[in-house]
Amino acid sequence: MKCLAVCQNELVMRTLHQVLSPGFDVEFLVESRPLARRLNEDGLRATAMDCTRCDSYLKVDLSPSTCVIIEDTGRRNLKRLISAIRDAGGTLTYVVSTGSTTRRADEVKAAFPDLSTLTLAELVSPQLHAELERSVTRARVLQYQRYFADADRVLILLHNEPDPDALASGLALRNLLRRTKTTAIIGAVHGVSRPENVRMANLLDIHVEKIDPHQFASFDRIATVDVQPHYFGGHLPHVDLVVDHHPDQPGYTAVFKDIRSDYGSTSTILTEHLRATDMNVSERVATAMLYAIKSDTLFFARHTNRQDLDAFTYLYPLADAALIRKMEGADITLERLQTVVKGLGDSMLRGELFFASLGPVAREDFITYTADFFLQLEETKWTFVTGVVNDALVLSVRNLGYSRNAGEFVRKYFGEIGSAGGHRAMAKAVVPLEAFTARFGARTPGAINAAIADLADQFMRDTNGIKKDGQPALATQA
Ligand SMILES: [Mn+2]
Repeated sequence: MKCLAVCQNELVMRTLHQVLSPGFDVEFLVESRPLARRLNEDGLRATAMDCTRCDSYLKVDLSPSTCVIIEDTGRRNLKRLISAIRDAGGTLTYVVSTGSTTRRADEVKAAFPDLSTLTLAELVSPQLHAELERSVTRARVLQYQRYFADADRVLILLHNEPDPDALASGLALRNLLRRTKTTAIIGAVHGVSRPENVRMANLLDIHVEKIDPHQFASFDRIATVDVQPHYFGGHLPHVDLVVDHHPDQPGYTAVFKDIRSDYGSTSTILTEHLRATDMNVSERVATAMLYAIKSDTLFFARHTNRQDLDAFTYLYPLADAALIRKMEGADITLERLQTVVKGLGDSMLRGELFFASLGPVAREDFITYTADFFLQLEETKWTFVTGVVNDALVLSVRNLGYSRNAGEFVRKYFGEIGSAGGHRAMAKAVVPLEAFTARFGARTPGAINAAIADLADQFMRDTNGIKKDGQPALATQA
């Protein structure tokens, strides 16, 4: 493709030449004859001419399909120059400004609305920022790698119900520490139990060891990923490394910390660690992390930033897409379907709010699954699903994410009598059934449903208007 570049600054020209050749056939149009000669001698194509005259452009064969780049040198003849190009039939016109303000660009844009304007700064900025941030990350990673290097027993600790992000983060950190499953244990207090997480762990051969909090002291170094140490109560007042994307929590000390609460997943942070240190990313690690980002951001439907998309783009060609499809599966098991049917029995729909009470269930994930399932109902924007696991009432709240805060709801009513936390769109409360009954006078599924519905009504009334995301707690992973 032919490209004419009307420039006067040699640095700009040499840069454009490097960037555009050989894909574009670039000819530089300059005002100074000596400059044109010098560029020609260096193998750049340059023509000296009066750049404000229409006939000059006719001589260099400007056509409507020629791309014309104009360097804004700050001189007053810019509009005259653009008019000359337009008169000669030029339509694909770009003005590149090297100045520090966009005022001039705005001015020409007002005079020539179909013109494209760019600044050199905005062209350079993303790349330069990424490089600088990467070097900061690199320094940080090198530090913790050294700190972990001589340890005998290393524990990479996940939260109690390891999800794809926790599993992938464990695997990625083990890589970053250059360790294997014999030299660094990926552990969790409860272990993996939800069917889709078990499937992921099996397919990717990620072994999660069950660790009792009393064993913490037997490790030389401990890192937590996708969770912070305060989550383990008083069992973990000090750790060596924390990598997490939940809001920074007090109540512990760490030698190294990388907490970025604006990220959609911990795997995104660890992808940056791997990239910054040029570590080899195996297909297994890439697959785990890609799946984790997809799953933690609900495929970019919630809490996603540019870095998540960047990490996704980076991992995608390295990962096994077919394996991810297999991990995702359909999520439907007979048991889950039975739970949904049971939930429908004791359910009610009040406007856009759906309530279901499952009574006793074998595992917590039946409750979250049911809450997610009913959020698909055409009429619903919120779901509130309860179930009883052992002696605890578990409430799972879901909404479409653009309304009031689900995390705020559970913290407001259940923070004092149990653990409650979560994000705007998904939250969970775990309350001893006795405490729930004592406070709200409800015990049977129907009565529990009615009590939750009353609280929801009250909450919707009290928090009139759309609220910004509150401070999610980490007491429970939603
Ligand atoms: Mn996560």
